[in-house]
Amino acid sequence: MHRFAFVGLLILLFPGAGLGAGHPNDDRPNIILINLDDADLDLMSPGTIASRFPSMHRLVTDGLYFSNLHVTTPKCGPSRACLFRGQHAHRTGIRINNPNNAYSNGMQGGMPEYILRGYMEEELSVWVKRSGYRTMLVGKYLNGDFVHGVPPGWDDYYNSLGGSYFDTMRYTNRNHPAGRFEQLEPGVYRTRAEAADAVGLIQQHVDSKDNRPFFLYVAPFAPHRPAANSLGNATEQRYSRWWAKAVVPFSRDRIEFDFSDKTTVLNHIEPLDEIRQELANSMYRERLRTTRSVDDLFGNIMASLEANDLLDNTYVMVTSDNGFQLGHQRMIGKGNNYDRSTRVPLYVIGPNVAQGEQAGHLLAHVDITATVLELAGANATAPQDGQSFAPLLESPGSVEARQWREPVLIQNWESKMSNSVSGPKIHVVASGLRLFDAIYTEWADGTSEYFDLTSDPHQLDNLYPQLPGLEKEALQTLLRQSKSEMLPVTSISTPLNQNEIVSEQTVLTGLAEDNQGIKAVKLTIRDIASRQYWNGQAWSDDYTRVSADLSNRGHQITVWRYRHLPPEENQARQIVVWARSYSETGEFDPHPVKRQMTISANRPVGEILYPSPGDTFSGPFTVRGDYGSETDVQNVRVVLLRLSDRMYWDGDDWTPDWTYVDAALGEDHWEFDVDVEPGTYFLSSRLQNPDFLQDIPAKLLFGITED
Ligand SMILES: [Ca+2]
Ligand SMILES: [Ca+2]
Ligand SMILES: [Ca+2]
Repeated sequence: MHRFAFVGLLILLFPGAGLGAGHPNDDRPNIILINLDDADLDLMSPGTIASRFPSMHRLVTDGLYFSNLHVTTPKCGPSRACLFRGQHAHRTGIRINNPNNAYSNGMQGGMPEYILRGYMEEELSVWVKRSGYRTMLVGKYLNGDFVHGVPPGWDDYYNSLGGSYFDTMRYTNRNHPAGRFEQLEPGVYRTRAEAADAVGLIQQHVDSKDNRPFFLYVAPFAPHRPAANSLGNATEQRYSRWWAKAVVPFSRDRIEFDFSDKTTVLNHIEPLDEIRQELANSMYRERLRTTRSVDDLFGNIMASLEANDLLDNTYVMVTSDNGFQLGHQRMIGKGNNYDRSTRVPLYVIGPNVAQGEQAGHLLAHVDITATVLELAGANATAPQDGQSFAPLLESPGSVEARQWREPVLIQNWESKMSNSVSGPKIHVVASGLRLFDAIYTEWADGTSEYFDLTSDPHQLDNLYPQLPGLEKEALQTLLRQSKSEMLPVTSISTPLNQNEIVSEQTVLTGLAEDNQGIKAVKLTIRDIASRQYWNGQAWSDDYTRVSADLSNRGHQITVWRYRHLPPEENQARQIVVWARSYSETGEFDPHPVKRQMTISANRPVGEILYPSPGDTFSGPFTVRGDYGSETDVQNVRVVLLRLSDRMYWDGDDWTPDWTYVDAALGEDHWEFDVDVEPGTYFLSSRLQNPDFLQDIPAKLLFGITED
């Protein structure tokens, strides 16, 4: 409530004018940065581009391809915040996509946090605009984009909102300086509209005889999956049937037989079964098709530059906010320290840029920020974690690839599902280094991994346990040195929400982080009614603190745990918990995190009984579930989604609009009937008791085969 009011105030205070410095006859180069969403290296490799993407082929023949560039936090929102600020996510504080989400482990992120920290007034767009550039944004800005206003850095702001490829809502100052909402006409494809806007802005700039050079940031949604509640398909009509038989290319990291050497966080994940393989293949086809539309966008922009004689003085860079796994390391998605998740393509084409060359220099996504600043002759007002690679553009061979830069710091705080629609929640929180030809990761659960990419490019053999002690120490030291100074940060991951009901057996958990390593996490637990403190054994009138267990003590990121109460009388108790962490050097978190919760033995728990995980069968059937421990259920809402065409079951029929079924309630179970055809389906059920307490939704992926 307060936060939203504060955000509103900030928007009113945006300085609308006065940033442009103005250079008469400015001959600095134009810069176009195209940042895709979730495009991995396979999808955008020179080989794939040559066979699938005719316009982008020019990037391969006429441009420079950097094959070893890594995103420092491989998630959409944090990665974009890092890019706009030129900083690592532990420095921006935008660690996760959305704080109101069980996967975020209580960490901060999202656009509200970005605004509250004042970043809209001090980011890449502002810095280049201040130096005299015209700045234009087309497409996605940040995650959690609820802001209704035009950020001060962008002269032209054409922001596409949300996760739909059709009926996309946008916020733009196209016709109104303060901005207006607009929705794409039915049937108009998002990427096609963004291409028209990008080209329109270039043309408008030329026609207006504006003396300023321009910085155009284009962020298509492709090849990201549509959001769960989005409307319509992902692909543009003209490409909807292309590559119908394409499958994820063969790769050793998709068929790793022995997974036991992986971190304990992951080593229980099963290999992909047939259904998940088919899910990965259908996603692969969708990713090719949505990127084919980006290929047209790129082609249109290049044609516009050519027609306006701007090619000689314009840099065009094409990259992505994170990589993607399609069954690699048994995961579907992103957000971990493996190569598939962090490595993204980067192509640069422009004046004096080496043509048709490849460069394997180790680079970080935040290096792009430093490079744009150098090319523009602009200055950042915030410390930069990146390093400009502009000196490599003309002659990448002038510096030996291995000698180019320090290791890249890779961090991730958000948990994920093992595949992108269901599967076990996995705690992929880690801090690590991408070296030129190795990956070193310290997982928050206390395990470490080291992969030698020269002998093991697919990260099949974790060499960490065999490393000599001195080498282990050297890696730990290198990781500490790679991270800028910070005060300890603490979060409470479980329970997620203020006032959430937790059961007596619930273990309180959270994360603690510091650049020098975490030594201790201490909790204050207070009963609201009696005002007593928990001392580890009993409730006491004396102020006291208890220590949490750390799974990775002494390292940069650790999980902390506290089993807070022994079973006692069967009654609800309201408590407040404060958590504070202490670094190895004695620093502590200046703002201990606080969470209020109710302890009760009566938290509802439901489950799906039929179908079962991995089931494959044919014909109509009854979906059935259990109330588990709950006897008093008010309703059970079930979402059934057909993944092939993104249709939802409304109880009678399939519809493209997000909907749910209210299941029929029996004595101890719930059920509903469904007409099905062959395909892959996703099911999610949630029950609510008369106190409006809900369970954690049960989720299931299953397949229907031909009769
Ligand atoms: Ca992304
Ligand atoms: Ca292995
Ligand atoms: Ca510190």
